[in-house]
Amino acid sequence: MKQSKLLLSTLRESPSDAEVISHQLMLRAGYIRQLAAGVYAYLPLGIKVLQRIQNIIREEMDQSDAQELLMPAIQPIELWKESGRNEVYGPELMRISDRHNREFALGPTHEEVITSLVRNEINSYRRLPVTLYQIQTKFRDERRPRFGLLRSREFLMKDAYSFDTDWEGLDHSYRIMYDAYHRIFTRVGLNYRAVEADAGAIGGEGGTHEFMALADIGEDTIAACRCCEYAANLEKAEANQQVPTSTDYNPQVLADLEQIHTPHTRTIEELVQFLLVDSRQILKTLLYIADNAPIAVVVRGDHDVNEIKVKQYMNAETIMLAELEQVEQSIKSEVGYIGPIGLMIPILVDASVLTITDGIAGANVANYHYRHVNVARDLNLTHMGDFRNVVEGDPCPRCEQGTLQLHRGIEIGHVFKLGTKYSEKLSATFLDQSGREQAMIMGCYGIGVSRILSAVVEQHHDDQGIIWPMALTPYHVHIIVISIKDDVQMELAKHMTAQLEKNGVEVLIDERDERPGVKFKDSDLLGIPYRMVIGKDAINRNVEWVERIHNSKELITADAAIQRVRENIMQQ
Ligand code: 9G3
Repeated sequence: MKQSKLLLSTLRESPSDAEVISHQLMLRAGYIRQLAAGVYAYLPLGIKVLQRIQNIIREEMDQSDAQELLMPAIQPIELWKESGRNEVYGPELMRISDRHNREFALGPTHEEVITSLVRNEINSYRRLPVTLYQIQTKFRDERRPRFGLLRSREFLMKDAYSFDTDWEGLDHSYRIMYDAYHRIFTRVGLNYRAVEADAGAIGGEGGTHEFMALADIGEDTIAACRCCEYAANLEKAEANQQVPTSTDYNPQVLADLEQIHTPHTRTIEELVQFLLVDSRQILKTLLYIADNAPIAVVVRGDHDVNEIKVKQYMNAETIMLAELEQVEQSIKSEVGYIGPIGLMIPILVDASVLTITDGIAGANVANYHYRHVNVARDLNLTHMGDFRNVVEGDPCPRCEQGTLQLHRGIEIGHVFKLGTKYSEKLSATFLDQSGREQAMIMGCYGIGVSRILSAVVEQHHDDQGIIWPMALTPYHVHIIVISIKDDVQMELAKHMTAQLEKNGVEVLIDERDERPGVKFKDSDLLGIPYRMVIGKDAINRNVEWVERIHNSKELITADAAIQRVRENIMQQ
C-alpha cells in the first residue's frame, strides 16, 4: 500500500482529553478518531488490526465447534420485559422508539435475543448441546466514557451462548470456551490472567471467570498467588484466615473497658495520630444498609470491607454504606465513632479482628472511643467470617505456602455459567429422553474485541509509539524510501515490495514527499514490527533493516532482507 494514498494523518501532540497511553497513541498514530464522547471511528489502520483480532477469535470459536450467527442490535423491549431486566437497567440501556412509537433497546448484550431465537429453533434433547456466537456492536450508555476504546458507549463484542441439557453438559461447554479464551488471548499477545469472579448482576448460578489483561490503568484489581494458579478478582479473593472457633485463641487484655475522650478523630488516620496506636489495634466499624436493614461490619483498622462478601453473607439484593442520618437514626451514633459494643443490630466481624488483643473501638458517642477492648469479652461474635479485601502478602487460600500479589487489570473477557436464569424466564425448553419438558442449561461468554485493541497498545508500546505483535500489525513490513526522486531507490523499493507481496507479506511503502525525520517519527508511531530503509546504499543493493521492538538497525543486502522476512514472518 502506498502511504501517500493511505487515509492517515499522524498527530505530533496528544489531544488533552486522552489520559491513557493507548488512547493517546491510537489517536496520534491515526488508528481511531472520536466522533462523540465514547463513540469512535476506526480509520484504515485501525480496522485492519480489528479484523486481525476478529479473525483470531473466529478461528478459535470455530475450532471449538461454536457456530457463528449475527443478531440484530435493535431489540424489542418486550423481550427485556419477559426477562424482567427492563426494570433492572436504567439510563445505561439505550432505548429508541420507531415510527409507530414502539420501544426498542439498542443491544448491550444478547441473552434475551439468543434465548428467544433458540426457543423457536430447538425443542428436543437430540439438537443439544449447541454453542452460538456473534461478533457485533454493543451499546451501553456509560455515565463516564473514557480511556478511548477501553470504556466506550458503542463497542465490538464477541458474545457466545451455550445451551445444554444438563449441568455436566454446561461444565463441558464452559471448559471448551475457557480453553479457547486462553488460546485467543495468548495469540493476540496479551499478558493476562484468568481469575475467579463474582457473578454480579447477571446472577449466574454456577460461577464465572474474568480474563484480565494486566495494566496499571486497569479498573479492576486482581489477587494472584506467587506460587500456584490461584487468581481472583478482588471482589471474590478469599482472605485465608482460619476463623477461630474457640475464643481462647489469643491472650486478650483483661483491663476493664475504658471510654476515652478522642476529639476530632473521625478517620483511622486521625485516631492513630491522636492515640499513637497501630491501625491494626483498631476495630474499624462501618454501618451498612442491606436490603433496608442496618448492619454493622467490623474489620481491623488496616483492612477494607469487601461489600460483595458482605452482600453474599447477608444474601442481600442490595448493600450500601449508610448515610450520615441513617447512622444517627438507627444506632444513635456518629460516623467516625461507630463501635460494635452495645449495638442492637447484626454485627459481622471479620476473622482478622480476632487478632486484636488490646483494641480500640468507637464508643457510639461523638468524640469518644473505647480502649482495652477484649474482642472475646466485649463483642457479639455470632457472625464471624471473611468480610474484607485481601491485601498484598496475604497467604494464598489455595496452596498455603504462597502469598497473594495484587495487580490492576483490564477486563477483556468474561465467561458465566447462567443455568436456567433466562431459559426459564423465556421458556426455552426441550423434551428430554423421557419426553419431559426441561429448561435448557445456559452459559454465556464475552470478549471485548475493541477493548483488546487498547489493551494490546497498553502492553506493547514505547516512548516513540505502538509496537504491534506480529499477529495484529496492520502491515508486516514498512518500507521507507529516503529520496523518492532517486530512481535507483524507488526501483529497489518497488522490487522489494513485489518480492514480499508475492509471498503474502503485507507491505506499507512510505514514498511520500517528506523529510526522512518525519518518515521515521511516523514509522515509530505506527508500530509496524519490521522496517526497511532504502537510501543512498540502494546503489549497492543494500538496505537498512530495522526491528521496531529492539530499535536495532543493520545494513544488509536486499536479498538478505527478504530472507529475514521469510524467517521472521512467514512462519507466523
Ligand atoms: C444491560 C446493560 C449493561 C450490561 C448488561 C445489560 C453488563 C449486562 C452483563 C453481561 C453478561 C454477559 C453476554 C456476553 C458476556 C457478558 N452490562 N451485563 O447484562 F442492559 Cl445497559 O453482559 N453477556
